[in-house]
Amino acid sequence: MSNFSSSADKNILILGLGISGLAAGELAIHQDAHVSILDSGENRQLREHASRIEKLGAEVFLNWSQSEWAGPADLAIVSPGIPPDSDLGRVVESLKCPAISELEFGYRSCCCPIIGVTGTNGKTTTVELLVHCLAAAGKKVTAAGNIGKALSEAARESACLDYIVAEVSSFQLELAPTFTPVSAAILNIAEDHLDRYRAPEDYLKAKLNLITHIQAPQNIIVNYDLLNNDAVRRATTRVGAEPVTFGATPGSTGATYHVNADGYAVHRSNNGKEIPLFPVAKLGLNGKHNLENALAAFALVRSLDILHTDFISVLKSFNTGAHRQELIATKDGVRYINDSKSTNPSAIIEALRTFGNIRDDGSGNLILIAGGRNKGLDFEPVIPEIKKYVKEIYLLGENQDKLASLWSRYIPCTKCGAVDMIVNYAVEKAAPGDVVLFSPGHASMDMFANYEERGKIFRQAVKRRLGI
Ligand code: UMA
Repeated sequence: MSNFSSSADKNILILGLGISGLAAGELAIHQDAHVSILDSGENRQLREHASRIEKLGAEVFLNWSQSEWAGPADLAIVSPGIPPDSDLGRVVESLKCPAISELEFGYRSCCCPIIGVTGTNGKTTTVELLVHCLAAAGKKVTAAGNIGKALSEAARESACLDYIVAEVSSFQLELAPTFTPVSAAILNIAEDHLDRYRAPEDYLKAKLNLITHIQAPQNIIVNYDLLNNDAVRRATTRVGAEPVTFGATPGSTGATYHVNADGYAVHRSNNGKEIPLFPVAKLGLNGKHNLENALAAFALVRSLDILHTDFISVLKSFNTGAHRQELIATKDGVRYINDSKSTNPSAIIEALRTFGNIRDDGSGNLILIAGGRNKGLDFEPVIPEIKKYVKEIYLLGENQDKLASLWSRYIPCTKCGAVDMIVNYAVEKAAPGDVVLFSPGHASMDMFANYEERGKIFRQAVKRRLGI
């Protein structure tokens, strides 16, 4: 919730007319602002957005290529996908008025508290899990932010909600000077988006903006392992008080929420006593990363003083959604997994650890399909897991040559042009007990509209090939 005055009669300039720009424009017009929108692209979706918002009174300029805006502007709202060193980024720099992110603009109009979730991986699952838990506790709640529904859209329904759970990306936090969630979690930080940030430290700095304005340490939830990082420790500690921590690794037993030697998730209370919460084996979630997501969701729920009597049954009724380590078929003893949401090396590593097995003869059980557009990331850290668990690799997309030269020293790699072709090869190679794992670890935009389309195409190709 925030206390900002409305945008009535202000001249608002919006940069980008995707999901964020359209929602921000609609919210601003709803508040009686004069809205102008610039976008450097032009395609069918943009023309549809333009016609929708022009009908409400906005001025739209598609195909914008100038680095300045000569019209009036009291406030600029920047879409998250616009980097500072782009044409539109330079327009922002040339303006004399304040510039904020779409997230900040949506926040300023929210009438209910926002719970924030950030991290490199697992954001969407944790947000969905949290929404599921809060709804089970009788709260009116919606998910927004990077998950696909702009916060500016959710803000318009916020008067009827108890909470908005916002998935927050580093891009959205870049121009968010007052954004203050009631509670927030930082799930994990790994290398990502180095095509936008000069160094990993800049990416981390943007992520830490999520908790800058939260005063109470009990409302800051952070992965225990991240406290080894000085910048995280400084940003999350409040006048000597530690934040709430969670962790599922063997080294995380010092965390507020952790897993004990008996396989129980436990809560360490202020006096150091361990209170058992639930047996981890009963959760039915795949992998350490999902256990950490569940602990973070649990910690967030507790930070709001909402008590669940039966967290396990709530968790058990939760399904991680499509494209996230999603089992799409099992045939002849082979499982086919769609993990199209994997867009960085650490997501591939999580998936390999979740599904990998080492056979008695020392060989791995995974056929990995990876590749796409690189975001300036290093794929060498994946090698130890590939050596352990992978028997065959199929590559697609722009970065396939580089991946092949890096990985084929250890495991056979085949470069392919289309998903259908890869699926044919994989089905032929797979033996009972194997897992065909589609975990691209790259951005999808070189071949697909987004990761959802990429996952759908993989799913269809598998079903077609298996005749199911
Ligand atoms: N554009 C320009 N100039 C540029 C860059 C973009 O004009 O230099 C225009 C494009 O032509 C396009 C528009 O900006 O018309 C797109 O804006 P955008 O890239 O900010 O995308 P939106 O459609 O507004 O979607 C954004 C998030 N996208 C990004 O951050 C890249 C969506 O996250 C989010 O769901 C949505 O807002 C609602 O909040 C997607 C994403 O890929 C899932 N996020 C990244 C990730 O998860 O890795 C951070």
